[in-house]
Amino acid sequence: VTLITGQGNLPAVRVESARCTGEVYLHGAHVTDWAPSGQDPVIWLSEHSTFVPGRAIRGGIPLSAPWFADGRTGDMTPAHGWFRTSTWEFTGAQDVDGTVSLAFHLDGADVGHPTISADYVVEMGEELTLELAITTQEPLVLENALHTYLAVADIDAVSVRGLEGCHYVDKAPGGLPDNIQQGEVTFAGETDRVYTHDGAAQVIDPAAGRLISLTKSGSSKTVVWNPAVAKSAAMADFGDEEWRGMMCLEVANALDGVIPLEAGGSHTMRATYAVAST
Ligand code: TA6
Repeated sequence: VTLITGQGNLPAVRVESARCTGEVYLHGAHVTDWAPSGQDPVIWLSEHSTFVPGRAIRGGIPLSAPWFADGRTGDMTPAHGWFRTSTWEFTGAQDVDGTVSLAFHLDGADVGHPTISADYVVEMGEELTLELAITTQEPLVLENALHTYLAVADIDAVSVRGLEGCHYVDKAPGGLPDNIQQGEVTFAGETDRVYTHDGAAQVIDPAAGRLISLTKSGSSKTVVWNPAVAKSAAMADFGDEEWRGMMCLEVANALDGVIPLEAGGSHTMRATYAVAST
């Protein structure tokens, strides 16, 4: 584990171990790379991402909190909250037989939000486990998400299992507020769905000959997103063809699944991603 000067001269923690390689920027405590030994990178990062204070890195694993997207009022800024654009403190690392745990802390007081703080542990090895604990000194209706971008070989051939029968909100243009997932999720154009789902899911990527599995706790929503052509073109930090090699499988609490916290309350959300060759 080494502290490096990454893109945009931003500090980052670099992991090179017997079991994996990876990287986390202190900017947003943003995971930008994770590859188990012998595997191609699992986490997708845009080649067009900026690395500047105040701007979220495009790709990786943005932390969306203390609200999701544009929040409960529909106009909350910055989009996806201020966790991902804040500089976190790197508080320590442990390497246990090649599985590396990195700890990060955010004191909201440092960014004008003194009543909220957070602790985030990123455990990288043959699997990737993320644990985000958020504490508030005042009552807070919390939304949060581990907004994970996954690398896929060809989105047109990808399917997602585990969401069958789940209700979902379709946020794509013209989408309906209440749908039930029939069969596997496949991608035919812009896909932006918030599923009510507290279980496991699997991304089947035949063109890569691999499966990426998700297990989670402390989250009632799973978000599936691929911007496709038009939305990609509208994002300056997203290459016009990059959408073919990525998708988001996000672990969230949002919409009708918010977390009401009392003063002194806290919430912990946990997700594990693993890869298997098929
Ligand atoms: O999680 C899906 C989503 O809410 C999409 O609607 C899209 O806005 C995406 O997040 C990325 O948001 P960002 O603010 O990072 O461009």
